[in-house]
Amino acid sequence: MLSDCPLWPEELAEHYREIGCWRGETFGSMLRQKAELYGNKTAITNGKRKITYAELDMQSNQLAAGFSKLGIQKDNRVVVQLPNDVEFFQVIFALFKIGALPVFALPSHRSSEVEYFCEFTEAQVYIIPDSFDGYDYRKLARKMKDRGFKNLPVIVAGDPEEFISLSQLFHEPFEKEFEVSSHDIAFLQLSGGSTGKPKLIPRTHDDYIYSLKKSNEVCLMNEESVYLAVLPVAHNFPLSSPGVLGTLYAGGRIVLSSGSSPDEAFPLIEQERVTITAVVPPIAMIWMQAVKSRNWDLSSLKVMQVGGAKFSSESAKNVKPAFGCVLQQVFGMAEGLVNYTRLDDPEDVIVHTQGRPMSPYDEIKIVDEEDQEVERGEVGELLTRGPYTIRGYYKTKAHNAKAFTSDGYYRTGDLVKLDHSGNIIVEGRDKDQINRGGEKIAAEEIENHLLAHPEILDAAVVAMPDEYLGERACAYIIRLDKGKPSPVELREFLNKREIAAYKIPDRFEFVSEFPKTALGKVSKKSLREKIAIQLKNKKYKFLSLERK
Ligand code: J2J
Repeated sequence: MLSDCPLWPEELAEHYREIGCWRGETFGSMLRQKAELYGNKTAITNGKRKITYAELDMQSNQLAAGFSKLGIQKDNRVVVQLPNDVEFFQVIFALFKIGALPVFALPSHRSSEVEYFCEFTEAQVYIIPDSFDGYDYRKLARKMKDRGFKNLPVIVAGDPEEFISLSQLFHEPFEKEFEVSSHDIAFLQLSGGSTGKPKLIPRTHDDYIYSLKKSNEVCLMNEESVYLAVLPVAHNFPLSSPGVLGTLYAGGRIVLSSGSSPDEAFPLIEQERVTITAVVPPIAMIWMQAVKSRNWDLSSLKVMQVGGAKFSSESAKNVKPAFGCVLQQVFGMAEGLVNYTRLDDPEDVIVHTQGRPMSPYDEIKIVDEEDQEVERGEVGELLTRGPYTIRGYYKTKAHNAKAFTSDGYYRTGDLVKLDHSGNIIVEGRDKDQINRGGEKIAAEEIENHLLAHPEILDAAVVAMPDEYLGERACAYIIRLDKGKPSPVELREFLNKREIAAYKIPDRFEFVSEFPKTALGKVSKKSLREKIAIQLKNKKYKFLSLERK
């Protein structure tokens, strides 16, 4: 069993087993069982290529044999950076069967993030596509080889060039089964993060499979369900709420889209008779516009899930009229807790709230700055613990002491209140993060990149309001010398540091000093207010010019 991962106290773990939350299933045993039940039924398609439950089970056994021969063993970490395609599933189930841990990187990550994941997790292997979305991942791997990862084996789905070919690793399956326990950590998921380095989230087979089952109950998933994955499947929302893994658990069919544009997604919904999909608010807004001018038949769609960032009530109320389907708001986190509005909730709850916890064993508290519970209806920080919420991040003892209370509650950093019906309304955030349309940016991570510039004295990255994405990132900069570096130079500088494109600030503001709090710390609150007022004034100025 992987060390350095704080887990539930043994007594509580026993309790979760007794009350039937944790049923002793592993992802390997789950897939085998589904293959027995649904053998020739299509499990996954991208509209062209199809793979059945039996094939997925067999191919992951073959790949598990190939991976083993390559030296991958139980508890080894393997950084997996694959887009929405069949190989993602063959690879992760092969690793689950061995008991090796996928570390989920997103396709948008670049060498800065990937090198960190490989180093921090002491990864045994790195798995990539040949290219995706116009980017050649072999180039990234080559650079890594030149920079201290000389001996890291790289496996490529597609044309491998000098690397190891994934398709060559489908070997004769072993007779003997690997020993994997449902208590084991199944994978390391990425946290949105609010500190300099991303935190990794250890999820066990037991706890994650429980979250799939509860999600399936709430979302009424069954063998007839057809789930369209438009968000990158490595992200926790499309992976598990109920996402692609929930769909497999229910015996449904996964439809994979490599992008989220209406021109990619709508034809797939028509062709595959998709019943449920999950998007972030900006995508929902684009789809609502696009549906007016496109003639695709979307009548099969029963549920549109929207989550990852706050969906405004004004937009939420338009989903049903636009698509004729039920909106489900989802407020979840890779650390565990997932809240859903229920499909039969009154319209008022669906439009105005982010739902309520999916399990009766989820414990939540809304507290003030002294950790005292606030009155019902008041805003405070959401704390939570339960049968699928982690007790600590991987290998970060000092941070865990701050991110969790002594009695095991996770401090979400989300500011919420309960409405009269007991549903949660997300009001804001008390963590140093920007939520750019569902993509999370840890301010400190970007500030550290900016501080590496020799002509920058100090940097503070804050959220600024944005009509379309909800928030974008604004970097306040104190320069050594007036006039340089310019925003263009700074963008170029950050690009050269090879970070994911969504993390590059949308705006740079140059100042000579930062506002300070009473304790002498940079007041990000003041900076957020400053940029919000500036943008608002600009908008009014623009509107009044327009009217003239
Ligand atoms: C406001 N903020 C939200 C919402 C998440 C299901 C759905 C989403 C995620 C996810 C997930 C929000 N309104 N509806 O893992 O399984 C913000 C909160 C939260 C953080 C978690 C899932 N839904 N958020 O988004 O780990 O700030 O998970 O704490 O990426 O996103 O981000 P992440």
